[in-house]
Amino acid sequence: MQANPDITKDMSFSDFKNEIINDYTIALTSRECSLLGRREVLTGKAKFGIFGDGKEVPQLAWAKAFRNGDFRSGYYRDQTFMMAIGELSIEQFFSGLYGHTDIEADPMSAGRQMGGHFGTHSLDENYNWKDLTQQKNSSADISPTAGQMPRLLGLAQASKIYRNVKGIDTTLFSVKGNEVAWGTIGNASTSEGLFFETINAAGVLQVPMVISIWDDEYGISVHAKHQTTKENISEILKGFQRDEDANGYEILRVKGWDYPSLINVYEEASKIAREEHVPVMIHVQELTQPQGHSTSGSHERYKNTDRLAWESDFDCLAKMKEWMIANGISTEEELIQLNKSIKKKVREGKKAAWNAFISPILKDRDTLSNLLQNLTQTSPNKAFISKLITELNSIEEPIRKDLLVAARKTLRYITFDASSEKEHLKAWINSYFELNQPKYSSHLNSESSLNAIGISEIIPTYSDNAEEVDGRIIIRDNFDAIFSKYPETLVFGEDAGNIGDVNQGLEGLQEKHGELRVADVGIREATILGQGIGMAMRGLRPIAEVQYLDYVMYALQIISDDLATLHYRTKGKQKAPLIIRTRGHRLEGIWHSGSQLGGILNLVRGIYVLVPRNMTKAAGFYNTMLKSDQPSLIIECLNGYRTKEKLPNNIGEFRTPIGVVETVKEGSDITLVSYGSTLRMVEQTAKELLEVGIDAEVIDVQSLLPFDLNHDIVKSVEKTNRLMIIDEDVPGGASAYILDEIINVQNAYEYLDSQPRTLTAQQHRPAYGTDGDYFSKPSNEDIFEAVYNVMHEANPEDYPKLR
Ligand SMILES: Cc1ncc(C[n+]2csc(CCOP(=O)(O)OP(=O)(O)O)c2C)c(N)n1
Ligand SMILES: [Mg+2]
Repeated sequence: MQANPDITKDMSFSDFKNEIINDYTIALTSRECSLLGRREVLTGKAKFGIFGDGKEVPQLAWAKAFRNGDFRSGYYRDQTFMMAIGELSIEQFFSGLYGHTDIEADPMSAGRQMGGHFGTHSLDENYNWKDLTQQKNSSADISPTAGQMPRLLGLAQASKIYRNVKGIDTTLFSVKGNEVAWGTIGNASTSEGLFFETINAAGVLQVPMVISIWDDEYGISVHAKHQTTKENISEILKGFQRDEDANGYEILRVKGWDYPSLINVYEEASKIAREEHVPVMIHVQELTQPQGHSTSGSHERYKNTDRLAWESDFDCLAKMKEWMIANGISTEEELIQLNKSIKKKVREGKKAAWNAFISPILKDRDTLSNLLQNLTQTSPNKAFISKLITELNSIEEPIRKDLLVAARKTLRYITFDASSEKEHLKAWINSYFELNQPKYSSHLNSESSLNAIGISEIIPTYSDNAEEVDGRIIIRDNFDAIFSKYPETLVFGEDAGNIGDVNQGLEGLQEKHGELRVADVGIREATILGQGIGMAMRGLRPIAEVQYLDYVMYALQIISDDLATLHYRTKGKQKAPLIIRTRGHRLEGIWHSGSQLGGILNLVRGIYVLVPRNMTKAAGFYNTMLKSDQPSLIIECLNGYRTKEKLPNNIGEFRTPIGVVETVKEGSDITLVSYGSTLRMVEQTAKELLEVGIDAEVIDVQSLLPFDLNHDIVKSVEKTNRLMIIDEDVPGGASAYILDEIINVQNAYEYLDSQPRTLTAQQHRPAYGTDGDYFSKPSNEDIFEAVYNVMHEANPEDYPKLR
């Protein structure tokens, strides 16, 4: 069941008819899946359902225009499209609804995402790229409305890069940049800022992107009059229309139930975007939502009877059927028969998916039931255990949780038993977790041979007469080496192109490597990120620059929701090895502090967060990450660009290791842990502390995510028995994360003779100016006194109170 692309070309009438009937079959199948899907949720077999009913017909037309190598970035209404490109079967649809954890059964996400979130596989079982030019591609959906938009921009831009940048090996990714990135979005979601930001950026960049707006006049219960000025998104975006004088968009409008017009419009859109690299917007109007928004609630609550009657008359399937009959393509009787046979097929597919989902669990339940039954022979608590068994066996549709609850509760009743049955139960629970935990928790980070943790260190080397240069020179020369060595790399950001970034770390590189590879972009952090995500998903190695760490906030939603979850939500079937470049630390002012690491760390698990204390370390991180397939955020020290460093003679080659701390000063009295610019202050203070006889060990974390994989910090604490973490984030921010790692993960509490301390900035954001900084963030004196006080508490005689 797959749509045939070339409907209009040189076809006999009988081929033409068959093609349309094939399309209608796909649409009916999709509709029946939606109807039965809702029932599966309402009867409790599935947890939640959100379906594509009412949006079927335009997706048939879209699928015809969609070619191998193209990419989709859409949302939960696109199930008909996925079926029409042959990437979603009936069984897979229902497996997704049940949350089947096998990637074969639910290729979209192996049960990790709720149904209606689609994707295809870009990676093979060894995490190598598949040939994306030979398949129809769908980037994996996310739930936040309009969250698919930033990525869409990058998916489209990749074609532009592949078409225009010389020297890249395009084999697996592109044929002359002919691929179109197709987006879909609901009418109401166009109210989001991400939509407008993406639309503007694609117009500026002139990339092959076709965005379809599925307009059903509602966003859940909220009517267009509360969503969109003039209740019409293509009307208000008219100014984007291209003309003879200026680039822009081609804006097309079509009724969502008008099959022949839809076919023409999608073919036209495809041609314009593919050949001219001009973005196209298709406003698909007059769509319906026959079952309401999702399985939570019914649309009768918010649509009046007129609207409901209209929706029934203008249901795109009903209209397509009318058209087919009117044009002699089929008869009412034939279509009734067709509908019957489809209903049967969908029922069978659903049953097969359910059996595949439930059988292994039922088998596991039998095994467990027997184990528990055996226990009742020997345990004095047999009555309680029997009750648990009865409860377990009476569950009609058990899930894994039911099994584990029964098994783990039973353990509590047999704590004092000493039977082989007890040992069997323990072993069963342990192996059940071992087997099943990865189904829910694997692939947060890369599990391939290219995970950055496995990329070995190469230390910077220096000639005897190595020059002392500004830090920015090291970064700049290293980027130059990177762009010369890897044609698939590119960097883009505000002021990154013409002037070579605000600190001239890219000075002269646009001239040398071209405007497409070292590029200025608009002030639009979320879509800078989206550009990076989309291009990385198509085999390029983008470096997305966000000018300052504070402005990462604008992009944090997309970093967190999209980039950080991508590998996880596809169970390792898609990746975006993007590097985010930014600069921060020890800045001054409320919005220029560069300090908010705690907030970031908590939201970006799945991305490595690297905090080099100087530019040599930073350059080494870029070199490491480019060898890896893991996304990362690299924060350069803003006050390091003009600080002198020795110029290594293996620029572009040396690599800073990931997840490895560095002891920058050895000592015996206390372990001081810090990172970034604050680390340099701690180093300075450690020298001052020596003057009063306190010999501190200073450790640079370097890599916050992952954190100290060798557990070197606890080794230091074992020696010094005292610990202080110093950073410039708020109390309870990154310092709390570090403390948790050292105390709970590395078990440092065993070795502590003093309370472990954190020294942080104030609760508020830092005030402006040098005094603002002094009173807001830890100063050298703060660090000195805090460390001194720890020593005073331990030994007041040698360290009398300072103040
Ligand atoms: C950022 C965000 N806000 C709210 C929601 C909850 N939500 C899910 S779908 C939806 C309505 C979307 O309407 P529309 O874009 O018109 O798509 P439709 O469902 O009508 O096809 C809302 C508010 C969400 N998923 N994400
Ligand atoms: Mg809508």
